[in-house]
Amino acid sequence: MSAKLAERLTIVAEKSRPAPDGGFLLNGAEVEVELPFEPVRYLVHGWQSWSLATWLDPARSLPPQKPRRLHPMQLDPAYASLPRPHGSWLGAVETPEDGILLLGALGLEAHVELDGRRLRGRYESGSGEWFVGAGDETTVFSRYADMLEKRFGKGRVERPPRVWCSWYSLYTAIDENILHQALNDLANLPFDVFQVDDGWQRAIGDWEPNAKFPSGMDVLSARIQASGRTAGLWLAPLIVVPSAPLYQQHPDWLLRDEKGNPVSAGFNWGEPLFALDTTHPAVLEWLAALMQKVRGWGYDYLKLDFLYAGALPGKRYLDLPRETAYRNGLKVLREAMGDAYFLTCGAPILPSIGLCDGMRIGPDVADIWIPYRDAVLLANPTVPGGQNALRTSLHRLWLAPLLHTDPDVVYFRSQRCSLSPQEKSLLQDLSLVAGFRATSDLPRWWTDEERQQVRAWLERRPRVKRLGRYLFKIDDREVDFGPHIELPPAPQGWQKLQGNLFGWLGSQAAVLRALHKNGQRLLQKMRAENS
Ligand code: 9PG
Repeated sequence: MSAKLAERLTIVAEKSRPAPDGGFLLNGAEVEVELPFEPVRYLVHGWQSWSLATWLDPARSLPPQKPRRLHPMQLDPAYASLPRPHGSWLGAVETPEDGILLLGALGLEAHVELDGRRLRGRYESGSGEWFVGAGDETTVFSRYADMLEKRFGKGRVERPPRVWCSWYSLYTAIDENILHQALNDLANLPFDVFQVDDGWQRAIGDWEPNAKFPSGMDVLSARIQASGRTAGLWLAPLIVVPSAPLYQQHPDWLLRDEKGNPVSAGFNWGEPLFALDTTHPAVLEWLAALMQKVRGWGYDYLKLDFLYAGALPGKRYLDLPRETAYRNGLKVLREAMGDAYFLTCGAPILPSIGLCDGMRIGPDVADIWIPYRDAVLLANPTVPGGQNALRTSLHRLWLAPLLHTDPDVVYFRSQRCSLSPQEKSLLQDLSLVAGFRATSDLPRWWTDEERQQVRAWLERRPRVKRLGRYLFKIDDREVDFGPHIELPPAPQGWQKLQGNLFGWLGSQAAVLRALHKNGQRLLQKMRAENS
């Protein structure tokens, strides 16, 4: 931090001392940094993998993302209606000196907001440490990451694996024959992991193979291993749906609100989602046994999803702060899974550091760049789409010293994909910049040329240099993501009316169930065509 800027900051905290390499270390339940300038842009940093992270004009108020019913699975519901620009654990502003000023928590359950010229940080319960740093953006974030590493640790795996994941082709419409076929068709392409995603289990909360996997999950993992690859499996261990036996059998395992009702963790798969209480000893035992079971089946790469549920506000068996409760649960999962590769997804960011090897750092991609209804009319930057994934992932690359940053899969196929060649290249370049390479394309959908491109992408050892916030050099080519990440303008007039209508409809369980049914019909058709 330049001496000039340091002198002109007004800091309010219980304690404040200079940090070893510049900037300040603060202590306090509530701290404030008053800026000697009007901030031009503010870094919004969302709570979990899928939540929005981006630089914004502080005068631009974001329209509330819709539908409301999905908030618990897209942002931190405790702060959904804060009027001012804000973010989880950290906030930053651009300074007139061409750099940034960051206020970042070094502990859990912290939130930062911008109130005019004041950056204000607050711990939800108790007091904690903060870092204030200013200067070049990359340098400030790497110092912050260093400090987080000292407190939380970092991932243990050197090189990120190259992953084939089943999700973004047939979604839940997978079965064992289709996966056998895909595995065969990959032939000798150098994927390190073949990961089975959502669609294998009986229900969310009932983690046994369903009728589409009659030979059992161990037979499938054996086949994967015989191809020289690590077998990967998707699970969402911290959520449960009412149709799962667990929901009826263990009502006391659920996270509840003050009135004793189960806390909503969102709505998906045509059902409401509920969260398990990770402070309950029986839940922890069940989680550990689940990890041991899937390791026993032969899965050595685990993608654990919808993890935010463990950190939602609510009343717990033990009266622990929510992110601490989550982190304790994650520790149990980590220990029970032993040396498996652990990818977190839908995960609150800070509380997962040090316990996972990789993390999804943005929302889902999709075979479309900007889904008009959801991203534009509903002003929702967390829904699946190429642009949404690119935008947030770019603002989370600062996590790279702490874990493998997974920006989600890339597409090579032209079959069943509405991304333009340029949009596909943007995602492919993002995967090189983030260092985590994955795709879900069914190999039989590739042309010979596309298959060649996949091979070249997998075999590359690119030299990547960051030249600016959005500007990178990949080998000898400059890539500028800057022009491709602007948020769609807030809907006005007729669009706004439509958005309100869809937002209301999207909060109705009956509508969500009907949409799900329709989706299932389309997927069944696709499954038949690919069997
Ligand atoms: C499986 C998928 C894939 C994917 C994950 C996660 O409704 N939602 O808001 C919603 C968000 C993300 C999501 C699914 C639903 O995707 O990110 O890679 O594993 O689950 O169901």
